[in-house]
Amino acid sequence: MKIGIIGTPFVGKTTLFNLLTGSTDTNSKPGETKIVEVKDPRVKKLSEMYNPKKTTYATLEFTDTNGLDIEAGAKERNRVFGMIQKCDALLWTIGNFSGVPKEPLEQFEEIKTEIILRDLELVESRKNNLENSKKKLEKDEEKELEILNRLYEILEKEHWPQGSEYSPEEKKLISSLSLFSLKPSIIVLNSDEDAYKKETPEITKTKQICKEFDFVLTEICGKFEQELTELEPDERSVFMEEMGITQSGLDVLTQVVYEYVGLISFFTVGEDEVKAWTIKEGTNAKSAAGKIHSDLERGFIRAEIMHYNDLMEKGSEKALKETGLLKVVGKEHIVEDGDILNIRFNV
Ligand SMILES: Nc1nc2c(ncn2[C@@H]2O[C@H](COP(=O)(O)OP(=O)(O)OP(=O)(O)O)[C@@H](O)[C@H]2O)c(=O)[nH]1
Ligand SMILES: [Mg+2]
Repeated sequence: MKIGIIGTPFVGKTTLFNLLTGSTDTNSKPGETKIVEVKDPRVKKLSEMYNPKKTTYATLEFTDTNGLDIEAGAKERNRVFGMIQKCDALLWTIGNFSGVPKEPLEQFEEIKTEIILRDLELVESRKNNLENSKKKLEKDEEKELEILNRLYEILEKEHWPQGSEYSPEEKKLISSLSLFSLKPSIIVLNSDEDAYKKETPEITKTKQICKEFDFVLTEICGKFEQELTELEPDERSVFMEEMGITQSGLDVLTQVVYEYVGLISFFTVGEDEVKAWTIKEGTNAKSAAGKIHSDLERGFIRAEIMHYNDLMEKGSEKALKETGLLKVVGKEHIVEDGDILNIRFNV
């Protein structure tokens, strides 16, 4: 899961990047990418139970970028977008602290406009290519053109295309364009101590627009939290409590990203390795097996499934077997969050 941090200049993108990735380097290195582990407590518990040689957490990968500057030229804009083209989701950083150059709503509108303009260009150019093609279009290309026409109409009106309205097959047809407006967007309000959790008309309006767009908005005290990382854990929790911050920024965001993008975790366990895997909600056992290795998907026979909660409650695999909680399922079985999978395969 790759996440790109974007925003207008000087709003705390690098501060947020550092907070999320545990980096202490305040020098901006736009385009920099860092991987962080998702510290799912269940993985730790499983690791204690199986005592494996290796424990592997799921990861999130963050990329910092330069500010998107509406006054800067197309070249600069393309450079920023180039850095996050491969990202699966975008974090829009909205600065909400004294000294930030623009008001939150203005920042939001600018990012929105930048993304729409860029996608409009891409859609138009691909559309022209297809329309002016000398060859007769393939069936897929015709379908693609139809989707592009639909998208073009929406973007041209400066509306936001809702990713949920496109089927996975449709998305696949236009995936090579990697349109930014179709990536899940998460809005992070980066507030200072004074602004944190304060509802001004400007903030209310920003929240309202996010809702209309079906974006999720979350608030973080970026700099404050970053400064706290220098303290001892005990001291830190005192300050956090005073501010009413109950979870670290990384935990909050991980949760929001998983929920909003519709991700769940399943696990594989054994003497060699305990590992967490990330999949989309609604993934079946066969595709989940493919996440582990393509051979497991190709040669999939069946999966043995137990649930993390049952395992913790009963205490051992053996006890699960005896109570019928270790299930054998076929390829179409939908994997759930917290399932522990053992794939039987033959290639
Ligand atoms: N008070 C306050 N200041 C902040 C906060 N977040 C960032 N800043 C300050 O704002 C300035 C810009 O922060 P950066 O994190 O470098 O912002 P940026 O978006 O990466 O900036 P560019 O990469 O130059 O576009 C720095 O002086 C930060 O200390 C915050 O939550 N509260
Ligand atoms: Mg920066």
